[in-house]
Amino acid sequence: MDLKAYLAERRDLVNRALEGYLPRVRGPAFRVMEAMHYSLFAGGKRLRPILCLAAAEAVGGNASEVMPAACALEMIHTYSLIHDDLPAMDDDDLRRGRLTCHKQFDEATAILAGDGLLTEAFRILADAAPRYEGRESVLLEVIQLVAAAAGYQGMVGGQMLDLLAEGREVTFKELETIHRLKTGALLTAAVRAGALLGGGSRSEVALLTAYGEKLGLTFQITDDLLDVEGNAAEMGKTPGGDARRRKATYPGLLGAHKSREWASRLMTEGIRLLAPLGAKAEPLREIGRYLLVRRS
Ligand code: GRG
Repeated sequence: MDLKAYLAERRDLVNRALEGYLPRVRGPAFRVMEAMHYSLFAGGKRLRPILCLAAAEAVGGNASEVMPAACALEMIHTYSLIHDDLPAMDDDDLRRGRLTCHKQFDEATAILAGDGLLTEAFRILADAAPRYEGRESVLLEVIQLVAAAAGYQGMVGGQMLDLLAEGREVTFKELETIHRLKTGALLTAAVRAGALLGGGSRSEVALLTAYGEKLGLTFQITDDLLDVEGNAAEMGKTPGGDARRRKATYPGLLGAHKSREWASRLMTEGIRLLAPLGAKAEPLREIGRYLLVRRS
């Protein structure tokens, strides 16, 4: 399959749906919405929504069925980037190739824009109930799993551990926990939500969740590698931030070569798990392979 064309087509689909959920409005009363829009449409890869759609299709569901969850996940992801860039956290000036939200607007507006996106995500999920008439319990399960993945048991908890680990040595186990929570949890939730809303059986949902966990860790290892080896033009942000902040990373702990080997091993295992799903899971296999060679 032509992954580049597939990703571009999916990105457009997701962007159109996001525009519907968050139309552009301007003016002083709408400053927070302008800031939400600014960061949401700054040109992200849309990896989490694309994974959500692909997981639904891997179990025989259709993409449009899961679009509300896909968009909600992208909003949560964008909120996390806005808050992560704040001076109190990573203090970054560039994100997705443009000024970070607090640099473009101001700190208070950036905090509110993040809060607004997080809240809006759950409104979109709850508003989707009429689409799932007769199987509202599946939607409820998705709302619960997305909340857990975004909150203290997932991304927020991982971010806390990450901040606490700055400037000190961590063990391999600790690092894996930080990465699994900070980044892996939301990526895994994207795959699991897609599988559930797409109508997957319990065993399909379980194997896709296991694939999502491997993919989530792989993604963070390659993110760590990009911070060492990537360049600002391709990444849309300044590399080297992890070293400057003395962050716990895979290359820092294992070296670049072993980190790449570890990522490749994890993703190979993840892709192998998809065997029972046959051709329908090909996009997920290709996305897994792409993560190992991505440049942004
Ligand atoms: C502030 C609650 C809170 C959490 C922050 C996501 C996160 C936790 C921190 C961001 C720092 C960071 C660079 C983490 C590495 C993984 C990651 C989320 C990278 C960015 O995701 P991409 O590459 O970004 O999918 P795009 O812009 O393509 O959407």
